This record gives sequence, C-alpha cells and structure tokens, in this order.
Amino acid sequence: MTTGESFEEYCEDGRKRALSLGNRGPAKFDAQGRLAQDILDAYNANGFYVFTGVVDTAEIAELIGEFEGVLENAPVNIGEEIDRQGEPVRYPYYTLSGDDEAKARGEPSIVGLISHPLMLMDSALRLYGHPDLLRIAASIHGDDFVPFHESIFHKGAGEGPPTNWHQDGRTHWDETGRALEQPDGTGKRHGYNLSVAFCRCTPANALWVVPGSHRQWCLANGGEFPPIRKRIPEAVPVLLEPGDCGMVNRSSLHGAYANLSRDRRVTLLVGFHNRDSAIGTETVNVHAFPIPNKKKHIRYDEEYVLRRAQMIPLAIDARRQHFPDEVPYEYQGTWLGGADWNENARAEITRSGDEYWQRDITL
Ligand SMILES: O=C(O)CCC(=O)C(=O)O
Repeated sequence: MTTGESFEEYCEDGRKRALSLGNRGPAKFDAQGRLAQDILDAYNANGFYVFTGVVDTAEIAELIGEFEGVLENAPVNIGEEIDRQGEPVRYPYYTLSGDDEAKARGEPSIVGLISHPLMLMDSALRLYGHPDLLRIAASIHGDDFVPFHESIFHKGAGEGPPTNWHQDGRTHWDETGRALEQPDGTGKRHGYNLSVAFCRCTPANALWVVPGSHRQWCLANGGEFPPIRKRIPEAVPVLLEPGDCGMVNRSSLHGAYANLSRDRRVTLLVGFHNRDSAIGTETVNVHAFPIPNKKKHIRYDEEYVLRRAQMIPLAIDARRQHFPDEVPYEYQGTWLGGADWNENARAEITRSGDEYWQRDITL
C-alpha cells in the first residue's frame, strides 16, 4: 500500500486524482431544496464530496477573528491553566501535543483540536444554522436530521500533528464488516463530517480520503487501520479554498499527514445524523467529553437525541438575528426546549455539567 514517490510527488499525484473524481462543485439544489441527484450519486460512490464557495468571505473573516481569540486562550503547556499572556484558560476544550523536551525548552504546546466551538464562538453557532449546510443535511439524512458533534482542526504551519488513518463509524456494520448503509445512501449509517475551510487546504496540509472505502470496515475480522506513515496510493486530498466544505462519510477511511508545509490548516467540522440511525442505537460514545480522550457505553434514547437537536433551531435563530436579509432555513425535525436564541438560551446550553455537548452523538 506504500508508494515509492517523494512526498511532493505523492501530493501532486493525489491532487490530480482528486480533481479527476467528479465529486466537487457548488451545492446545487432542486425546487424542493434537495441536493441535485448527480451530487448525491458522486457522494455515495466516493464517500466524500467537496462543495465549493458555500460560506462567503465576510462570514469566514468573522469566524477566523473569533477563532484567533479562542486559540490565544489555549493553555501555554499541557496541564497548565494560563495562556501565553498569563490569562486564565476559560475552557478545558483544547487537545494539545508537545513533548517534555519541548516544554523544558520553554516552547508552548501545540493546539491540534478545539472541541465544542458552538459555545466558544457565536460565529460558529451561526454557521451551524447556515441554510445550505442544513439543506445538505436534509438531503442526506431526511428533513428530521439530528446533530453529531462539532470541533475545529488546527494544523499549525510546520508543526500540525497528523491524524491517523481511521474510519469513525463504529456501529452500523454487519458481522463481516460490510456497511449497513446501502449504495444509495439509505439504511443505518454513521453520518458525515463536514469540514468548513477557514483557509486553503493543500495536499500537504489537507485531510485525505480513500474513495469508496466507506463500504467495508477495516477493523472487522481482526483488521487494523494502516499507520499514517503509509502513503495509500489511491488516497486523495480534500482540496478546499476558504469557504469551501468537504463532506466525508464517517465510514470512509481518512487521515491527515503531519503538516510540515508553510500553510496552516484550520477547518471547522460540523456533522449530522439520520434520526433513525441514532435513536435506539447502543454504542460507545467518544465525543460527549471536554476533549475526545474518554469513552462511555450508551444507548441513545429519544430524549437524549431531541435535547441535542435543540441546537439546530437555536443556531437558526442566532443566524436570523445576525443576517436579517437572509431567508432562514426551516427545520422540520422535532426537538426539546426553546428555539429562541438569547442570554437565557446561552446560559442553558453552557450550564456547567449539563452543556449541550454532553449529548453529542457518536455512531
Ligand atoms: O481534518 C482532519 O485532519 C481530521 C478529520 C477527522 O478525523 C474526521 O473528520 O473524523
């Protein structure tokens, strides 16, 4: 599965393969607001799709502005409670890396991931209510789609940690490892991760995906994921410009090489699930924690899912207040709790010990 090329050659070949797949372009919807069939077909065949030009430049600038503030407040080192300016760290949502030697040299830890951006950045909450992102969700998962989890991947220039090759879906496979999801996208499924690009994602810093790998679970029958040092010949980078969105089926094999390039990568990840794939499912949850370093066995009952679904109408309302000229998305699903975004709602979703993300839905 390895290639004999240099990394630069592998990147260039990967770029060409990515651009030849026919799974990128603007989000096109029919009169009912559903994604065009050719987009759905390309997504179902490849296990990922790139939507170009979804989020406009001004909104990306707002997102980056707030993100820089959140990044500034990261702990200066693993285990510390102050940031580089000596200010108290407000939230324990940073996944950091950096070895003891780097710490001894006085170098700060590297921030690789920031979890739960909907309560850290109002711009992220508004993005979550973006009409096109929600139309995409309804097209893939039905009008009553429900939430998954959100985070921000930060691959710093020259120091971005790799993301190991993996398939996120851990639940809806048969005993031989075949996906329960059908080739047309129906059936029990693991949802998708949709990465909104804040900056250019090149082959050297991007997420990579193995097209068509969402049909078979690598871990079935004692199998393993390849190590990230393996340059899988058929893998392709998810090439994005700021405002583009890469939607990756969570059953696809995907990963990212260490970012040794001069360009940092920042992608905000949102995702949604099919309601019937979530309610009643028993599995191992790895997302409903301050950072993804724990696990719990869980069965998602209706109340759990519907309380989490409240974040969708709240985000739509937060967006409506900020962009009064835009036609808001009308969510057809059900949820528990209020749908008006205001300071009471903010207090409710951030209440210590009962934050909205305590009901994140790993499948
Ligand atoms: O963007 C990345 O590097 C990793 C994303 C990822 O692992 C995921 O979407 O599950």
